[in-house]
Amino acid sequence: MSSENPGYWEPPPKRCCCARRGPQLVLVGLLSTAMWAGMLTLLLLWHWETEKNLKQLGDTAIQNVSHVSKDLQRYQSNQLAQKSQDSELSQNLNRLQENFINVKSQNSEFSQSLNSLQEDLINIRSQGLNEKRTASDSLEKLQEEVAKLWMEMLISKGVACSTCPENWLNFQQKCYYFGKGSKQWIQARFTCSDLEGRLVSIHSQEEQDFLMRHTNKQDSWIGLRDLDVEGEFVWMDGSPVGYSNWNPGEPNNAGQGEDCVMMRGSGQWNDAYCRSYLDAWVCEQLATCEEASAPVASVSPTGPTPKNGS
Ligand SMILES: [Ca+2]
Ligand SMILES: [Ca+2]
Repeated sequence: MSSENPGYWEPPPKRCCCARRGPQLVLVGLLSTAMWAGMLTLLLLWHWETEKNLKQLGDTAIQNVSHVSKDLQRYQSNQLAQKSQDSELSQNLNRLQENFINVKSQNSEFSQSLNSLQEDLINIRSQGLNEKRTASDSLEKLQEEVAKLWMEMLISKGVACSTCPENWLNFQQKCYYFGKGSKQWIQARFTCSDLEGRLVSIHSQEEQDFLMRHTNKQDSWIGLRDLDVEGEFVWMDGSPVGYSNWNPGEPNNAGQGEDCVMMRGSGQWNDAYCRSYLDAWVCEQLATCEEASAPVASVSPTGPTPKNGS
């Protein structure tokens, strides 16, 4: 303690401890060595492990590359096969198109031949129908003539030929049916056929007068027309026009389409449009002859029907 500063205390100087530190330093050195050795061992282990993993990754990568390479080869192979199939398909398609064109051409030729055959068939049928109609008309006309001759012969023998079906009226050797109801000319014609008669043919003033008395001044269809040849009027019984009773100025074929003849309420005739509707028409048929002893023919527009086996 200083005498000048009696309150200040100075620590006493330390004594030397080198003798104790020697073993401590050795221990520290050993520990450090052991620590470094451990760290080195860990580093080596980590290195080996990493190297091992890298090697595995490399192997896996090689395997994957190999797989990818094989897949690529397969894909290329498939592509080539697909290309080959496409080429084959294209060739087949071309062949089909060529075949289709050939078939189409053949079909066209076949169609033309078929059309030609059909036209020939239609012509033959038309010709056949015309010939059949002509033959039928001729036969009908012949039967008509035979029936009339037969009737004249019977009348000359004093036989009465004036029998008519019910609702038909007799005049001379014919029977007449005065039809009522709206009809076109062709409908009236077929109705008369259904009644075993035909639209009336008028050949004399007497016959015209008789008809006038029973038509009640109604416009009526009669059996005259120029359907086949314009201006050539023909009666339904096949005879040409002899007696006529045309209205002044008729026939005029008005509108280039009047081919069927009507009897006006005044009794005078007019060519009219065949599809017009009239409320009346007149049918006719030959009367039937009656005889007690001699063979008798029942006559109709289709010819005589022998009775008693004659
Ligand atoms: Ca005409
Ligand atoms: Ca006219």
